[in-house]
Formats: sequence, C-alpha cells, structure tokens
Amino acid sequence: MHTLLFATNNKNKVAEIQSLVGPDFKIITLSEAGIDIDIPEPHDTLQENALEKASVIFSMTQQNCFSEDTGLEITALKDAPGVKSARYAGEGRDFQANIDKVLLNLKDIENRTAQFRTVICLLWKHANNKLQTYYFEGICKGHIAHVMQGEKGFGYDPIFIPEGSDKSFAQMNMEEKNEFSHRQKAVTKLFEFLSSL
Ligand code: ITT
Repeated sequence: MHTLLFATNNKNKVAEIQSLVGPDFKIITLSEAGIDIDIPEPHDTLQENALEKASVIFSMTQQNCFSEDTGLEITALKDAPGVKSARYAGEGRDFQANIDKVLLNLKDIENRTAQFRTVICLLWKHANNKLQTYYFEGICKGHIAHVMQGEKGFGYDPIFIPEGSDKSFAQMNMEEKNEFSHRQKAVTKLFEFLSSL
C-alpha cells in the first residue's frame, strides 16, 4: 500500500482523484494532514507550478507527495488561459467570471479548439532516502461551447466538450468525465509508475 499526500486545496480535484484510486493506494488530503496554507503558483508553466506546490508540502512534511497543475489551452487565444486558468478574470478565482471572459474573447471566432492539460509532480523518497521528482501529463482535446451547458463539475466544465462526446463535462457525472479527462490520464500514469516500483 502506497500512502501519498495530495498537495491541493481544490476539493473537486480531490474527489476526482479519490474516485480513481485502487486498493493499493491511500491518498491523504491537506485537510486530513491538518495543513491549511494557500500554496503559491507563481510560475509561467504548469510543470514549474506543480513542482512548487509539491515542494512546499514536502518541505513541511517530509512525506511522499504529489500535486497537479491544470490549464485550459484555447488555440484561438494562443493557449490562454493556460497556466493562468484559475485567475483568468482576476484574483477572485471566480469560475463564472472566468467562463464569461472566455466566451467574450471567443465571440465571433469560429475555431473553438481547446484542450485541458494536467501536469502531476510527484516527490518520492526512495528506500535509500534519495528524493526524486517525476512528472506525468494528461491531455484531453475538445472544443469550447458557445453557451454554458450543465451544472455538474467545476471550473470551465460547463463550456468544455471533449472529443468523442456531444456533452460538456458539466453534463457528465464524475465517472463519465473520468472516461475522457486530462486528470484521469495523468493520474493513471502516476499509479502505473508507483505500481512498478
Ligand atoms: P490547487 O492549486 O490547490 O491544486 P487550483 O484550483 O488552484 O488548485 P489549478 O491552478 O491547477 O488548481 O487549476 C486552475 C483552474 O483551472 C481551476 O481553478 C479551474 O478553474 C480550472 N480547472 C482545472 N481542472 C479543471 C477541470 O477538470 N475542469 C474544469 N476546470 C478545471
């Protein structure tokens, strides 16, 4: 059994990843570990931000941990909001304001191609006490709807329609979203790697 601390304050991410965990893994959340801090995301890439989040939590706990940073990359907006997805419309991190800004910026634009990209950073202490850093990426291609559809999920889910479906993520339950999602792809690679250790 591998025990891992998940360095995130996002409850939706925790729920999605918990739903994918098999019997060989135990995920501990920051609140379960009694940690209450706002983890910084100061960098220009998902990879650097993921490393920052995992490093902050590892240095506090010395425990094996992972984090993930996710961005919505919209082709016609030169991959924006990307690494700035949480704060696209301002520091308030307001889901509705972020969606409104995307829809406004895509008004009259025909190319609605987009993808979600998740980068997981794992900090793992091997038996010889050597700490190593590993990255796992998951991409979900799709497009941006013209209006919001559905009420489930979080963030940009109401406007993102994955390739292979005609429903938005917000019209899917968690199991359906997991069949397509960036997060599921990245976390599957993480669990496969840990199983191989
Ligand atoms: P942590 O840094 O604490 O993990 P966060 O909410 O700040 O949580 P990110 O910076 O990785 O997470 O995510 C950026 C934003 O992208 C997030 O606030 C959501 O609005 C959006 N987002 C991430 N994953 C998403 C998903 O699966 N569906 C829809 N929107 C998502």
